[in-house]
Amino acid sequence: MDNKKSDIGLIGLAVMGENLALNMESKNWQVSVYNRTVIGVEEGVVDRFVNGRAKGKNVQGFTEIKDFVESLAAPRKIMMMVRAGSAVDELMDQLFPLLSAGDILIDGGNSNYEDTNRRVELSESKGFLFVGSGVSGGEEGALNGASIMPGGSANAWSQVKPILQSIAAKTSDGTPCCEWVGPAGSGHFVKMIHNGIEYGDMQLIAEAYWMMKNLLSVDHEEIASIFAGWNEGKLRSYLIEITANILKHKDKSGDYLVDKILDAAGQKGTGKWSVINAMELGMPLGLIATAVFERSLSSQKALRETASHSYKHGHLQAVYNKPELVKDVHSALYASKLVSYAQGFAVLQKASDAFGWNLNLSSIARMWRGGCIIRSVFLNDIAAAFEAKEKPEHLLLAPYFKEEMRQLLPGWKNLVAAAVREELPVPAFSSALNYFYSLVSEKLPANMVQAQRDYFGAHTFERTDNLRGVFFHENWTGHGGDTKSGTYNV
Ligand code: NBP
Repeated sequence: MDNKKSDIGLIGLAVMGENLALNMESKNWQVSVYNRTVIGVEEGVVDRFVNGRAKGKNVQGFTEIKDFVESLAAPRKIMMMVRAGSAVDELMDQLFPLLSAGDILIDGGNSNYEDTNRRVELSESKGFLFVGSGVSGGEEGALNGASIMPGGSANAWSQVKPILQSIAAKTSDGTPCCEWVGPAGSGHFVKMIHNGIEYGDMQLIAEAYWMMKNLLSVDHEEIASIFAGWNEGKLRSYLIEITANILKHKDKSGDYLVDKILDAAGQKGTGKWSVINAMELGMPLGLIATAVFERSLSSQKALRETASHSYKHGHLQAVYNKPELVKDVHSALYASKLVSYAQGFAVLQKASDAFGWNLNLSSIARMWRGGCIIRSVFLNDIAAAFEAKEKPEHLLLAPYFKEEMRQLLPGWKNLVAAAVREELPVPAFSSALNYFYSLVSEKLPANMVQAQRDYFGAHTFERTDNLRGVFFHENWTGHGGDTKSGTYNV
């Protein structure tokens, strides 16, 4: 290796950092790497990497952050792949005194977008540039091509674009799954919603599997082949593909491993953040919320065991007609997935309007077509819907999806009805169906909610026989006063 300055520096040699560094090197970038030295580890993390997976490659390792920074060509580009939260701030505090004006920090971890808003401002106030970039695709994506969602200091884009696009996944037409998202923390916001959608997709697939397992006389191989079949059609996606593989996978004793995995799901926070932020924006994101809550309920395993003994429940009709049920499950899965994406993109649009980000929803849909966990063919249809001359007010109002929903609705209804009848939980399928019914209802019982709010708290209401924006208060009991509460919404 020569002593020329490196094109990019990478901090944090855990699973993501190591693989991203190797990916960059394989695209002919010279890479410097740094990891804080961990006391107690015999061979330092940096040495282990440089003498192991990176041996003989164009990668320089550093155990002193100052040497690492000095090894980089100007303007320096430093990608941080460390645990989200205070670790990023601590690192920035160490880096700032070592940087020169115009240097670029890239945070590729799963940082909270509000932290990124703050870090962009702070970095720019010191004369540096900051890019908050979502990176999706896990270990495999990091090594072979991830979906990368950068946002922040716009002036940084032309400088980091060649590197980030080179390590991004490419779609079949060669388009890199990496485009500039927008200002401030928008890249991390988009990644957060991506992860929320991932929670939803996984819950929906789990419910599809559960219905077939419980209501059909089929073994794992057969359910796997049903998923594999779906993977050839409109549901073609990474998560459907791996579900088929998981179902067929046997452990050393020859048993299907999935049957031995405890039904208590974990979570690391991005699903929860999606829901919290949707609530902050006043937007419905019920399917992802249901998926997050269902993971929480699943983890209350002991309570569920006790409750299952207290309430006897079971299936009425042992076995359903296979082709019919499979078709209905497919309809429920596809339609619910559409609802979930419609909700997710509506939250992105709302955030874009609220924060002045000017997000390009079709570009985001295209970025998610490869490399990331939710990659699927139907993101092409979503991108096309947002690219249409007449932008749909809501994804489910795009002409193509309107027709799809019309065709899927009967099977979706059948499936949810069968689940209710058979006392099987399908919280995400039914949440999606109820959202759909509410969405397409010109009238909802919210008039009653408004009446109750006004009755007990003088919160006021609008009237159907007056203009929107004009608020009334009724003296419901005859002994209340005329004083109204404020009519703000939070
Ligand atoms: P982890 O999230 O487990 O982070 C470990 C890395 O952070 C190590 O290099 C560690 O150094 C470093 N670190 C910590 Br912890 N505190 C530090 C500090 N105060 N200063 C400097 N370095 C510090 O690793 P990961 O799973 O590779 O993920 C990296 C980032 O990418 C995270 O934000 C994660 O959420 C995100 N992400 C992960 C995946 C995935 O599939 N794993 C996918 C997409 C995004 P040490 O060795 O000295 O402890």
